[in-house]
Amino acid sequence: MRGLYKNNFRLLFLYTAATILALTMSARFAESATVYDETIDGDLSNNPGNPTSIVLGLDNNQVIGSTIHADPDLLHFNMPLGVRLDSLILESFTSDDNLGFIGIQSGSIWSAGLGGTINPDNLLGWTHYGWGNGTVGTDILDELGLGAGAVGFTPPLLHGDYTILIQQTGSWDSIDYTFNFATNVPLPTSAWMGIILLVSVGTIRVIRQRMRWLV
Ligand SMILES: [Ca+2]
Ligand SMILES: [Ca+2]
Repeated sequence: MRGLYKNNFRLLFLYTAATILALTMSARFAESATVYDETIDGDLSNNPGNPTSIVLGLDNNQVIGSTIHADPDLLHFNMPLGVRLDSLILESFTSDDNLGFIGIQSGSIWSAGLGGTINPDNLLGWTHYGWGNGTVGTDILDELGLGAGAVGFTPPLLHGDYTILIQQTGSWDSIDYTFNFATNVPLPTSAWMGIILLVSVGTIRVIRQRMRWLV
């Protein structure tokens, strides 16, 4: 009888562990990582032909910087196969001005112009950000995809190279910003089906063993 208890306990432990592992794999990590901070790493590139490349990890990736007239901040990142960019959150915005500009383009260079001469035809999307339009603390990736005249997209962003321009052209007030690039690796449906099957079979086995013990 003690052996039966042991077996039940072992089965319960294994199936609980499998469930926790599955949930852990799909869950976002709680902590943020700063992948670029201009106060430590230097100014993000002003050169459209050579944006600063950043490497995004899983989950939260903070980019902290400051932009002002004549200081465009250009950055490039690659989304590996199977990883997606779920959101772009404007975590902080400090400026006497109310809005800045952000645009996104496919590829590893910026070819849409700078300042007030940007050609939206070359962009995946663009938008304004700041306290002037209530976007501080919000995800602006969907707004980016709706920029007038641009190609447009619907989040998430999938595998590929992307270049982003963050700039301030409306005034000489600087903008201190923190953007959070939130990535995710979704489990394929087949994996979820396998996990559900595993847990179901395990539960049935435990119940059967318990019933045998009762009779
Ligand atoms: Ca800068
Ligand atoms: Ca810059």
